[in-house]
Amino acid sequence: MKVYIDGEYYGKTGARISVFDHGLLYGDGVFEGIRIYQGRIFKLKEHVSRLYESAQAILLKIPMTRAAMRKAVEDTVRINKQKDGYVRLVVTRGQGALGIDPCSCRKATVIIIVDDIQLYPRKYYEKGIRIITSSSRRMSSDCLDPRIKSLNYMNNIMAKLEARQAGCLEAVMMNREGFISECTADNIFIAKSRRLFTPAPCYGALEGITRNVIIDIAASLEIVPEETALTRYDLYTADECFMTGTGAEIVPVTGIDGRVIGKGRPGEMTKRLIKAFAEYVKG
Ligand code: PXG
Repeated sequence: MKVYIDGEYYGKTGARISVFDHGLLYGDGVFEGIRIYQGRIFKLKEHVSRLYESAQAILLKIPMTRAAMRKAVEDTVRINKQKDGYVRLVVTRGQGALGIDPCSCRKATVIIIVDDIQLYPRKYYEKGIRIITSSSRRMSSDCLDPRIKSLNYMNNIMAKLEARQAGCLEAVMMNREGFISECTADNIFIAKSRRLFTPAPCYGALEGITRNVIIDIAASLEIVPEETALTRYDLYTADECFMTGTGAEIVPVTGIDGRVIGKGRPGEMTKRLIKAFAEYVKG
């Protein structure tokens, strides 16, 4: 494995950053997770754009152009000879003094890791997964805008732990008003009466790249997706439910908080979208 750090490549054990890096000390930084399918990097441009927009929002200057960043990702994937896998792109505020002031950080640290990924066991893609709703809320936009893909994932991690303690692998998070936001690292969709719904970003969802692809694919299948406000009631009474994300792709959800969703197995619209998505990533 070759890990890119600030323009150099290091082996897995040699890939280290300073304990004075503010990414570690304060979670001060941004990241992306990107998929590689058959040696091709999926939606690289979109991921790099989202990275730079997250950085812009936190006043973090990335010390290279977007084009140079895309090339660095492509080079790292090529050097690792990775055909199918995952890229973790991280930009931290960089090394600085103790104390939160980012002004002590001279230059951002850029890290690119290429590896395998498997977020959920295979059986859940066929049978569906049972999840819970979490008491840990998604951050509201007046605190830390959830559209920023920052290194601050503590409340998502708390939600993940809550899921684990309930014997599940994933949790749905709500915003402080009780509207559904998303899962801990995935977006969420429901189907009801042949219509498709997902929370609008203003309810606390990250604008997932996979989510946006699903919205596009749905339209091509003559399903009109609606970005709207959803509550737990909508989840409990949905005909179908599924999660989307770079690592997870599309996972059918068949149970939420002990309620059986739809017929308790992956629904027709979900299956159509899974099939169309598999074709899309090949194309
Ligand atoms: N919501 C959140 C909070 C995320 O972190 C998504 C939705 C899905 O977005 P994309 O653009 O991937 O469709 C994410 C993505 C991981 C991991 O290591 C996390 C993400 C992606 C891939 C892997 O758990 N976050």
